[in-house]
Amino acid sequence: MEQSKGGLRLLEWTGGIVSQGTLVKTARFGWREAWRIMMKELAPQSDEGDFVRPSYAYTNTIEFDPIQPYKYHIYVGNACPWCHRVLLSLHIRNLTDYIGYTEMIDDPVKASRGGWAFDDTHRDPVINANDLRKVYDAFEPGYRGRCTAPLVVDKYRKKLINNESSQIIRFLNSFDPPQQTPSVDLYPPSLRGTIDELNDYFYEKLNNGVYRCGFATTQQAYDRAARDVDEALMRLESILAERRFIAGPVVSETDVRVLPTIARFDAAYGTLFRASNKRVRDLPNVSAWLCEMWALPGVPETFDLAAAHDSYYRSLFPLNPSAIIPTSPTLQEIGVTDESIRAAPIARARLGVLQGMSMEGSDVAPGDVFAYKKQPVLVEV
Ligand SMILES: N[C@@H](CCC(=O)N[C@@H](CS)C(=O)NCC(=O)O)C(=O)O
Repeated sequence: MEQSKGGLRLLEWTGGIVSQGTLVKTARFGWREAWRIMMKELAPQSDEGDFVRPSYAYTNTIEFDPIQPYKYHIYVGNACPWCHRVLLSLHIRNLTDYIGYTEMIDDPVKASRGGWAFDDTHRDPVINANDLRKVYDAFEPGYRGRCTAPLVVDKYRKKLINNESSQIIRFLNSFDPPQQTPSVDLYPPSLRGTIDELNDYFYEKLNNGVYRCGFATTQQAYDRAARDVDEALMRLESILAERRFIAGPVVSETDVRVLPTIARFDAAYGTLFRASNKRVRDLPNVSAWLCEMWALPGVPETFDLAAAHDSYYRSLFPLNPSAIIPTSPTLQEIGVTDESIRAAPIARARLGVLQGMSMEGSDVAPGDVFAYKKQPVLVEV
């Protein structure tokens, strides 16, 4: 009989004195304890094994300053959904001429704390740091918290401004360089109540829900999180059967916050994080909305799916210790094809702003997908 190669052949070595059951239990215990320690480092945990997202927030205001119109710089990473929201806001609101950003690489070996680093093709244009920790340290000497992205800095005053994506995108919505008229409003007055309610709901159950699945260390914690993700996907699917965009007939902050999670879902959260047995590509209204979002100018440039997929599987070592990276689904395979990008806006137009419908407090033309900030009426005297 052919002998299998490799392995320690412990059963043979112990000559039957130690039973297979004892060996299996010991190996499982040792591996699980090592895994738990790594998970706690990667993702802080409650006593019940739920992921508890830390908050180390710089929360300064970001506003247009006519004296220093180009003072802000933003550090982002492609895999990070919180960074993706910021990039979407920058591109949709056309602010990239005023606010520069730098993409970092995701390399926990190169980085001295956290995972974000720079290399020859991703250089830090502000202080030429080699990782994000150096930026935090240079602008806030003695900083001891997690070095998270996105991070907005004031490159002239060398100051950390804001590292909380929900605040950054709200501030970016009121960043209005004078040349930018008419300016897209992602937080239009008549939708604010709905946007706030849906933002809280989708943050808890979906945006952070997928992380609560992936970083859970007990079955009960995972079950709680997976139920939330499922419920949120179903609510999203039914909302999008009735509305063109998540909070109403035009694109809003809620779309910008939900898109990054949906775009990564089939490639990483559903698989690596085991967030749901549902797939976005099987939800017809969510898929059509995703294609419609992809049709907006500037949106496709904000995300590289294959790179994000590889980054999740490569960097989150405790979730994938073998380092084997499965084949990434392509955008086309998750349903974002040229044809569906062309067809979605036409098919969904009936759910949008129709002739004669008005949104109080905003300028919005019939058929338009954006609300614009109301322009002051110039009265000639
Ligand atoms: N406060 C954050 C969370 C950002 C966050 O957790 N970013 C992750 C990347 S997806 C990060 O930089 N983690 C590095 C670390 O925790 O060391 C936000 O802006 O929404």
